[in-house]
Order: sequence, then C-alpha cells, then structure tokens
Amino acid sequence: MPGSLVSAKPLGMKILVMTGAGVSAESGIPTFRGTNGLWRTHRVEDVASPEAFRKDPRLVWDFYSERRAKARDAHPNKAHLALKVLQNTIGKNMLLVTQNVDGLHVKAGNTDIIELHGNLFESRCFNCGRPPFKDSKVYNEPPRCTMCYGYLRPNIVWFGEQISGFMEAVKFISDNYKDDLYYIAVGTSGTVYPAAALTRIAKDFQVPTWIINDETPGNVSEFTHFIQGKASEMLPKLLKDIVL
Ligand code: BJW
Ligand code: ZN
Repeated sequence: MPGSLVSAKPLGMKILVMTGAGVSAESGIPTFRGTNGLWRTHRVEDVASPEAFRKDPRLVWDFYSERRAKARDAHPNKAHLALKVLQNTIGKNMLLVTQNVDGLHVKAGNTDIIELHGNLFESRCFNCGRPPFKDSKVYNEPPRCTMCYGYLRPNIVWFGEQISGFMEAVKFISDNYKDDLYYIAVGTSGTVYPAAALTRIAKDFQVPTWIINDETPGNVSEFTHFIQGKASEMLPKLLKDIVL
C-alpha cells in the first residue's frame, strides 16, 4: 500500500536504514537480480564464492575489476544524498546499514556506515592474515600479496562467508525499539540472509517497517508499509514526511 506519513516528528526519533542495490541503480550501478541484473550475465557460483575464486581467480577478478571501474566513476544520486541530509539532521539517532559494496554512501558524505557485504575498494589476502587495505585498481590478472605471494581477493563477503556488523544492527534495534524507532529498507529484494532477517527482527520488536522498492519484493508481507517507486524520488519524500 503506497503510504505517506502524517506529521513532522520530533528529533528524538531513531531510524535504521537498510539499503540494497536498488539505491545505486539510478547511479548506473547494476543490481543483482531482475532484468538487467548481474546474475543474468554471470553465474553466482562462478564469481561470488571462495570455491569460485579457488577455481578461477582470473574470472573473479575480471568481474570485480569491471565493477570497480564502473563504481569508481559513479556519483551518488538523490537517495544517497537524502541519507546524508538525514545523518546531518539526526546524527547518531540514525544507523545506516548497507548491503552495497560500491562506496556511494561514503561518496555522498555519510559516515559510520555498516557495510554488511564488504567494500569493492578494498582487497585482502586470500592466503595469509594480512588485513584488508584500500585498493581501487583494476587488474588484468589476479594480483599477488606482497607478504606471502598468495592471491589477493576483493574484500567482499561471498556466499557462505560471515557478514560483518550484523549484530551491531540488531543491537541498534534492541536498544532503541522503545524510542520511536523506524526501520526503512530501500532498493532490496530481501532474498539474501542474514541481511533480510533484520526486517523480521525489527517487526518482532514491533518497530514500524518500511520498504521503498520499484517492484514488490518477495518479503513484502514482513513490512508494515510498502512504497512502490524509485528510490531517488520516494526516499527523499518519505524522509521529508517523517523527519526533515
Ligand atoms: C529499485 C530501483 C530503484 C531496482 N529504486 N528499487 C537463511 C535462509 C536461506 C539462505 C541463507 C540463510 N542464511 C544464510 C543463507 C545463505 C546465503 C543466502 O542468503 N542465500 C540466499 C540467496 C538463498 N547467505 C550467505 O551465504 C551469507 N553468509 C552467511 O550466511 O554466512 C554464515 C556464516 C556464519 C558464520 C561463519 C561463516 C558463515 C553471505 C551473503 C553474501 C551476499 N553477497 C552478495 C554478493 C557479493 C558479491 C558482490 O557484491 O559481487 O551481495 S549477494 C548479492 O545480493 C550482493 C547484495 O548485497 C545482495 C543483496 O542484493 P540486493 O541488494 O537485495 O539486490 P537485488 O538485485 O537482489 O535487488 C535490488 C532490488 O532493487 C530489486 O527488488 C529491484 O526491483 C529494486 N530496484 N532499481 C528502487 N531505482
Ligand atoms: Zn598474503
């Protein structure tokens, strides 16, 4: 049901925003699922798992190098910028959690972002314990670690790997559910776990849950409100209605 919120809220409110690939679509970054999604042209199991990397590191690096090049040139859109304004306005009362790895929230100026699925502009060693480091290069062949000469890999969370920051997001909900907390998901199909489970967790705490998406997501019934439309249009509108 398309929704509009009623009146301006006091600044004491808290908001957890969960973004997915749909937020960056209007910046020219392809989504994963759907008509022009990355999984239409690449088999997930060939490029997004440790097994895939072991089997063919060159193919995996080709995939990520292409995405690095695209994301490097991309600019935040009105949805990203609205979230920067939100953080300027309510500060630590907002938690921004993203499944995106494209760095566009950082480019928009947001800070303290939980990047659940890693960062496209970092690499780490696939072999030794060398920690992740900034790396925006594109590679023609798989790069090697300067410490152990093993292969470097992009610092992305692949299928079967543990995501980071999830418990911090859960804690934000459990700490704040009594304090006028809103949960707003934007541009995500809700198919990947545990990220998608946050909606159910918020709902279990009786937090009002919103989804802004251009298509009806599979988990729409877990939301108390569904706004169908483009993130760049609907997110600034919703935030204006409830806070700004
Ligand atoms: C617009 C728009 C516009 C377009 N405006 N809208 C429970 C149940 C079932 C399975 C599992 C489970 N728990 C774990 C699993 C397994 C697995 C999983 O979820 N599988 C499912 C797919 C079945 N999860 C994992 O493996 C996770 N790890 C894990 O659980 O580890 C356990 C563990 C614990 C302890 C030790 C060790 C392990 C890891 C998941 C990592 C996911 N990574 C990916 C790929 C990374 C590679 C990369 O980036 O290249 O991350 S998958 C891919 O999907 C990517 C995204 O972040 C993620 C979510 O996609 P998103 O953002 O929702 O995008 P789309 O394309 O699906 O949707 C976009 C939406 O936007 C669409 O609906 C459009 O309509 C909409 N849209 N334009 C508004 N302008
Ligand atoms: Zn190494």
